[in-house]
Amino acid sequence: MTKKKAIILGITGQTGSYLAKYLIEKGYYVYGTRRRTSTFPLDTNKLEKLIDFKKYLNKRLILKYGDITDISAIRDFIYEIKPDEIYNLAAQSFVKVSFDMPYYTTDANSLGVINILETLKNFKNIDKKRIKFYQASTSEMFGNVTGNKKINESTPMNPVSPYGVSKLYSYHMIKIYREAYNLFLSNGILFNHESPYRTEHFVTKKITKGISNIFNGNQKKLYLGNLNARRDWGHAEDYAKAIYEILNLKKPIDLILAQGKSHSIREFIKECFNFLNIRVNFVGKGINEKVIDQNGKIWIEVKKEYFRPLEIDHLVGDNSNFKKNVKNFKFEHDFKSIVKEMMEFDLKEAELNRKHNK
Ligand code: NAP
Ligand code: F7E
Repeated sequence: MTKKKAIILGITGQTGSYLAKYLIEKGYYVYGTRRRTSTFPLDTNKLEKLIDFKKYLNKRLILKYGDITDISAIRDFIYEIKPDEIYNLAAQSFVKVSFDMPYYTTDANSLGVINILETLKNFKNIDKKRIKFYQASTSEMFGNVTGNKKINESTPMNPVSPYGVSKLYSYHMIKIYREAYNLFLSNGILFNHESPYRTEHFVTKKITKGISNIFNGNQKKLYLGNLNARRDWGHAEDYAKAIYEILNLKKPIDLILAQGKSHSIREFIKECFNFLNIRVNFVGKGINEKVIDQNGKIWIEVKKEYFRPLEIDHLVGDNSNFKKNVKNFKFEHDFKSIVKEMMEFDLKEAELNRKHNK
């Protein structure tokens, strides 16, 4: 087992939690930052569900307060730990909110990355090239691609959200600092990845949780936005493992990670109802569309407030470069199994809530 040290910024999020679990299993000492919130100790609930805190907390999992926008906190943390690897997953990651909070999104997702890059550049008395740095880049950097073609690393990037732009800035800065200062910096350009630990304002979790709650009588209806959008969905656990592989290639690299298949939001909903063995129809168009079962019960309605000022209609990635570089990587999950796992998880939670509320 390795005795390496890894820092995960954004460790409390969906992918950060899976990555922490994976690295601890590999024998790493994992250091992460958490943000101060008024809801202590809820900020570590994803981590706590995946990792045995009793066994590992303050032993091989060390959490410290920090914020990527605070250069002193980030710099001191990195200088103190002198890690072998740094994974930057910290971000304001919700595309819709980036339209409401463009300054903060830029501060965290763009300038936050500069805080790390400057820290690495100025690191004294250490082989700076020894520290490998991973940046969580995203398919949102591409925007709408003509002809809905499969996106590869050479596809032009034309983001259509403040989030996409903020991530494109850091993507380019990684490339610049890599070349200018000879640092080991990699960009993983990841397409959507989901899991039971996805935060519930993202569409997949909102759907599986909403349908599970309605099924259990905890909620009357679910309201959604654009059902026509198509995304290339993978599983966060697979992607966390792939992130590790990308960073541990011999040379720094920019790689797309995707499944190569897209599904619409409508198809995701259909798959959830297939899982429940309930037949539903999509009735009406656009803002008037509804999802109704055989007994006439309305489960889902479309609401204007969940549409975005600008939308990416279709995202699908070409993962052949990933496969070429990361040999024999096995994706354990596919579209159907992701829906199944999320539905099973949320049905269990909804059932517990129903019993609790009785
Ligand atoms: P997530 O669940 O929203 O997690 C984001 C993490 O960043 C959380 O730990 C959050 O802390 C932390 N964070 C937010 N603002 C911060 C700040 N100012 N300082 C320090 N930490 C901060 O996102 P995810 O799904 O795990 O995604 C991980 C990363 O991959 C993100 O950078 C995201 O943009 C990127 N990405 C995600 C996908 C996807 O489909 N999931 C695809 C491509 C790229 P709190 O828990 O305190 O909020
Ligand atoms: O939306 C549509 C929405 O918020 C997916 C982040 O992890 O992946 C994620 O960004 C689609 C969009 O994810 C609702 O309009 C319909 O077309 O789940 P989402 P996202 O915007 O694709 C990328 C790769 C990242 O990097 C991001 O960090 O679903 N949609 N109705 C809805 N979306 C939401 N959230 N809520 C709805 O009610």
